[in-house]
Amino acid sequence: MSIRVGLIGAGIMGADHARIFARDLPGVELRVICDADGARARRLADSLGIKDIASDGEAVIARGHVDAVVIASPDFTHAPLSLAAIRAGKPALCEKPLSQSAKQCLEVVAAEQAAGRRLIQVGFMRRFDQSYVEMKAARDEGALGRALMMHNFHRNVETPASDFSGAMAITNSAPHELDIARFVLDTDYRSITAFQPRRSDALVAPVVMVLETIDGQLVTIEINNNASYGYDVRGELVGETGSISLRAPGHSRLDAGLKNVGRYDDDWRGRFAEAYRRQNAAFLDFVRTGNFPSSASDSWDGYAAAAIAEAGVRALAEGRRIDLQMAEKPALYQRS
Ligand code: ISE
Repeated sequence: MSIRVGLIGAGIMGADHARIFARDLPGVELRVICDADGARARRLADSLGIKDIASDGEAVIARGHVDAVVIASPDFTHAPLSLAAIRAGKPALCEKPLSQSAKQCLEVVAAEQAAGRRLIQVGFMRRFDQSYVEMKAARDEGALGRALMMHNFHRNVETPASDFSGAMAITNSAPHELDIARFVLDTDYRSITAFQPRRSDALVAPVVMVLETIDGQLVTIEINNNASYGYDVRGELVGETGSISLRAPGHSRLDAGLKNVGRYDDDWRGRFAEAYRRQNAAFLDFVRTGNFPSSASDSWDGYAAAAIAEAGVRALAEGRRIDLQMAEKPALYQRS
């Protein structure tokens, strides 16, 4: 029987998830497209042949003919809608961030603890990207010797919103690196320091972070939301005896006229298309079996990313290293 999904949020990410479920994955039926902007919900629904639209996310979650939901509405709605899904006992794929507030993430963690199970899969999809999968395998198998450092570059063509700030580079874009570095290294953070160079124009300058892990490793992250030349995500894991670097999936290289020319994606949907597909397929398996996907991010991972991002915003504002104080990880989130 098909899994009946309610999609909440018909913006850039909701539309992408809708297309993945409607066109790429078997065994799923998109039952309703929900958005506060009815015209936007109707456009997306019509483009995929879906009849039903709605404007109230909590009402969609409560519907009897909805088995699971995708939360792709604005960031500030993610935690409240996740709490509603937990109350309804329904699995939810919640776009990152779970919340920009670590405290609000802990409210979701507490609700899952009270429910006695994990229901929220957080959308840190890079864990499903083939290059990062191979990077983590190399670390886990000891192929590089002891992992010492992980270097990360995350460059967007231009900021996703006009009011974007250096702090938002940390709370909106950097959570991908903050999560994937924890996952690849299987560790947590001890501290963060953040810096910004000065641009010659009024655009938001890059943010460069240096993090220490509790295992004595270093993680560097450059977030450049106004790189201009292309959407470019790079990463290198450096061990005592070797190193492994990300490779973007295959665009061609044109050799002609004494030149060779490649190309960049214009945003994350192309660069990580397969990772989103794999992440969403894993979510459907989770709904079918009740077994939380071993690679996926849960609410605790959502909290961990928010906690270090909050510390990073302080580090940038105060110009100093900020040590991270995290809550105790509940047994529900201990992984074998
Ligand atoms: C955006 O919200 C994403 O999640 C993208 O993956 C990331 O590359 C981008 O910087 C964020 O703004």
